[in-house]
Amino acid sequence: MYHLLSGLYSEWARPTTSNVLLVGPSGSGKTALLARLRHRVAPPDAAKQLPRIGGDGGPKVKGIPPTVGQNVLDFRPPAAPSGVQVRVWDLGGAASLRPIWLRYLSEAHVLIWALDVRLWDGAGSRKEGNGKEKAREGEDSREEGWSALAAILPQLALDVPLVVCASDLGHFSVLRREALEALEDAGEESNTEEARVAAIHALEERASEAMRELREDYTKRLEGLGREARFVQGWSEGSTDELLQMLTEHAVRRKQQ
Ligand SMILES: Nc1nc2c(ncn2[C@@H]2O[C@H](COP(=O)(O)OP(=O)(O)O)[C@@H](O)[C@H]2O)c(=O)[nH]1
Ligand SMILES: [Mg+2]
Repeated sequence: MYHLLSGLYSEWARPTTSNVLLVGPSGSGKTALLARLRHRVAPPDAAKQLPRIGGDGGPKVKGIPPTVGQNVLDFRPPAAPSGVQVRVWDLGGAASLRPIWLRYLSEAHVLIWALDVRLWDGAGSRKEGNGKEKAREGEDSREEGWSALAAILPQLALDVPLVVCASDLGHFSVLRREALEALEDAGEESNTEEARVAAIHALEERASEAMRELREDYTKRLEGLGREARFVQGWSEGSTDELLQMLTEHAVRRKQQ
């Protein structure tokens, strides 16, 4: 009996790893997202040593070199019982590297698709005359990004949750700084508390609108393939925790199955 129980116990205690595949076009913020997750799950001492930007306590995300090969983050979610492990794979997103994604898909338990929300920021100067968005040099357009996802979805089991994580790559915080600087330059009469609040509010509205458009666009496209997704606004406060919670809940469910 002891042997039977201890055998069952060791089976139960065996770590179950949830493989999270983090993919998306180059420059869509995957490695920055991984850095934020790493910062969140690192032990307090290690977290102290991570470089930071500003006073927000987040990891430094500027100047990340393009990923060649892969970055891997292994962790036990802080809120999960022992035996629950998560492994996040951040694979390089350059078109030449994408065939490698296919090899990982059959082992993936969660797919995070990263994309650049600036492509949905219609209030910017991104629209071409024909209404099509214009990608920055070397980056995928909306259509190219979608094609890359549509190409891999058939290889992904239907019960694998899809999370679409939109990054802004610092875009909205740059706009916010510029708007406040413009008010400063305009002189004391214009630079009132009310004007500053209004400027910030307008930018928040614009960011929400971009997120709404992206969500509608992707929801419709995914419906066509019989899929659905959860959406994360990657630059909002708490988004790293939101993502971590999703990954934790999923990993715990897998362990219980
Ligand atoms: N300012 C700022 N830059 C960012 C942010 N996230 C990513 N970036 C920059 O945008 C570029 C692309 O991000 P990266 O994570 O390397 O994208 P990946 O190719 O999908 O891994 C890098 O130069 C990052 O440093 C952000 O939140 N703020
Ligand atoms: Mg990268």
